[in-house]
Amino acid sequence: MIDYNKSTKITVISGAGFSKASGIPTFRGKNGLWKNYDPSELATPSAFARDPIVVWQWYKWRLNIILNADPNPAHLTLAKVEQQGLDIAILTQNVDDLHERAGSQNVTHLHGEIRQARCVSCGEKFSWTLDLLNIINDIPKCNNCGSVCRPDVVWFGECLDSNILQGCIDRLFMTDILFVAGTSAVVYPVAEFPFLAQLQNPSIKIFEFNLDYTPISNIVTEIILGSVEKTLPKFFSI
Ligand code: BV8
Ligand code: ZN
Repeated sequence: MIDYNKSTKITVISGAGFSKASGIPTFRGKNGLWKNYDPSELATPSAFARDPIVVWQWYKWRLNIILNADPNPAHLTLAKVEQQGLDIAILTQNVDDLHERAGSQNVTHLHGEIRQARCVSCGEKFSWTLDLLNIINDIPKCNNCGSVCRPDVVWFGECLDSNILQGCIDRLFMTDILFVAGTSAVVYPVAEFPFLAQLQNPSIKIFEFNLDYTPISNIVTEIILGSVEKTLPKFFSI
């Protein structure tokens, strides 16, 4: 158990394991996306340049799963903690909107959002809806300039938005309690975050929620092994 009050700054780094119980495949591990596809082959600018239709089909397949998914008890727990007036910030690697659908307001998407599309020429963004999904062998075009659009996510080999990155570092540097939940902690630069936070504030408390150990497990205060949709509600006794 931890003691916290309204002035405690709580930050959560969530990964694909956070949404697993909602039926959304993780990237790695059993039944992960990696099993059927190679995301490093698909979630890259070169894959999109090579075959934009295949990349769009992959994202349509994933968006369909997300649209039919519901937030799970782990998402709902964080929303309740926020509704109790605690200072909690969620930095998610996930491109789904389940934190928001659970009721969390303070959510930062480090790797973008699958429901957003972006014009490759003028940068116009718009949320692409299901009817777009019905265009099977086509690519969404920009309403503004007619160019090709891409999913508004950060692909491997692309830099994260510098303002978002700076905002996360600032938040980490003022964090008292850091939760790292449902992430294999192998994708940079987010994998660095717990190390940076601890360097900045050696007295930070870091709690890891995962099924297995990860490369950050040896620096955390405590690892709570198990399914986060069960362990997190228990941890906050919500
Ligand atoms: C960057 C959006 C600077 C898209 C994602 C060579 C060339 C270029 C770059 C690199 C390179 N080598 C390394 C890099 C850097 C690269 C990287 O880190 N690669 C890794 C694979 C080594 N990073 C980048 O490219 C980043 N940009 O560095 O820019 C740069 C630029 C050019 C050249 C050099 C540097 C951009 C990374 C962002 C990629 N985009 N997603 C999309 O979603 O389609 S990443 C993708 O992985 C998702 O966002 C996902 O969230 C993220 C991390 O994965 P996890 O969330 O951790 O999910 P995973 O499946 O891995 O693990 C699930 C975990 O949950 C497991 O631990 C499991 O045990 C646990 N779990 C499962 N169920 C449960 C559970 N835990 C609890 N309860 C459960 N029920
Ligand atoms: Zn455009």
